[in-house]
Amino acid sequence: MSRTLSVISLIPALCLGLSTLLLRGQEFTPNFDESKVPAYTLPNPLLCLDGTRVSGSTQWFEKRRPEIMGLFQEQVYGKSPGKPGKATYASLDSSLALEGTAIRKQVELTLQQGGKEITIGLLLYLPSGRSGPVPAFLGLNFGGNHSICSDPGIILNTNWMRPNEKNGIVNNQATEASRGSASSRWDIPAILGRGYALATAYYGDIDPDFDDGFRNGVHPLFYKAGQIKPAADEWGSIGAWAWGLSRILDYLETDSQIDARRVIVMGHSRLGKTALWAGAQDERFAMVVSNNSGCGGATLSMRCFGETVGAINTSFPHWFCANFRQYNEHEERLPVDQHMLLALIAPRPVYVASAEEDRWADPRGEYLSLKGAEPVYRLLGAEGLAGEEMPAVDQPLNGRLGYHIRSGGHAVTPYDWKQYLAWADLYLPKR
Ligand code: GTR
Repeated sequence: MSRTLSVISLIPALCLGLSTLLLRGQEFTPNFDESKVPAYTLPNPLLCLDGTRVSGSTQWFEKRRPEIMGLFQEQVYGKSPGKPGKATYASLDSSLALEGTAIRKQVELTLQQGGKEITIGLLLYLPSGRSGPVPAFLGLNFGGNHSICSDPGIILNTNWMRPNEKNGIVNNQATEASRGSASSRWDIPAILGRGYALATAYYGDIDPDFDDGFRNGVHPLFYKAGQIKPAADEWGSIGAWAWGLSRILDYLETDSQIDARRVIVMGHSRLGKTALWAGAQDERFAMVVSNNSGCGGATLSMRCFGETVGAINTSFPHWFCANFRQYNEHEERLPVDQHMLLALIAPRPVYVASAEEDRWADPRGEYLSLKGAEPVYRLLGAEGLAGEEMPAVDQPLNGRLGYHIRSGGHAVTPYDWKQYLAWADLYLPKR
């Protein structure tokens, strides 16, 4: 496998239809040709490092699952700390919103550790007129809570944001023009209409999405004396965002209007990678949804189709732990592949969604990853995929392991939400 790599921002160029990119003088040609996928052998999720074959659920939960978890922690995302020393929750708002269809709540979560703190602004929409706690979808957002809906009551986020003038981000700051800029990704009427709450927070409240050597965000709260960045096997930004999702779940457990045993963690793209890692580590999440998560998310790294380990580690050096870089252009040496990340979620339901035009995320690899996790679900007595083959475009497989490939590109659409809601209705544990 010899592939040369280059740096930064491959996506815009790929959107323009360029297939070879010249960046910083080096060439990276992503492979989009199925016939050029290298031969690979996926590690067997049911074969322990000492050669023992897993034959029952006790062996899975006591031996093999911790082994796989350890490998993802040391080699891929890095190890994350536990709960912070102190967490306090301040209610900033609880009002009727969205023409009376919702109760909007805004809560500030302050997390303190080692004499430092971060605050996460949580937005909740609950279906109005319900008695008793409701299940919820929880997902981080890219542009601040105010970007998910044009509701003027949502607090405008003042933290650093990635540049995006089209979405009203000027000088790395959100402006009023960014209200509702991501509303097409959050089908709030459909979610509330089916009796679910939506909980969301800005991922940059946990760790700003740029490579500053881990000086900002949550990482420094946990540094030991003299430490200035995470060790090679400690958390990167995906680990931090996933940790933040668990801290939000800590809060949801205290909110009597939410049924915290029925929280579905979901995310798109880099935040889909994050949702999977959060769901794998934190068994309190009842279900997990990965929307177009691609490389380092649901898709198989060893296929080297579209975005590769080397490409992602070069463009986003802060997302994974430093140890992951040893697999740049050497995916075949990985001791785990991403089907084992999905297997860590078993037997809880997981849904992976691809988009036909999102070849960068390797839709086939995302499907094959679910296939590769299926033996673990079966071992645990759970159903797997609702079909033997990768389905055609817009033909969802609504099984405990759910999958669809939607027509169109890299996005979250009402079509995607329609499938997630139908699937959640079927597989969410009953109260
Ligand atoms: C891309 C990256 C993908 C995906 C995407 C996103 O630039 O290559 O892995 O995460 O960003 O998060 O939008």
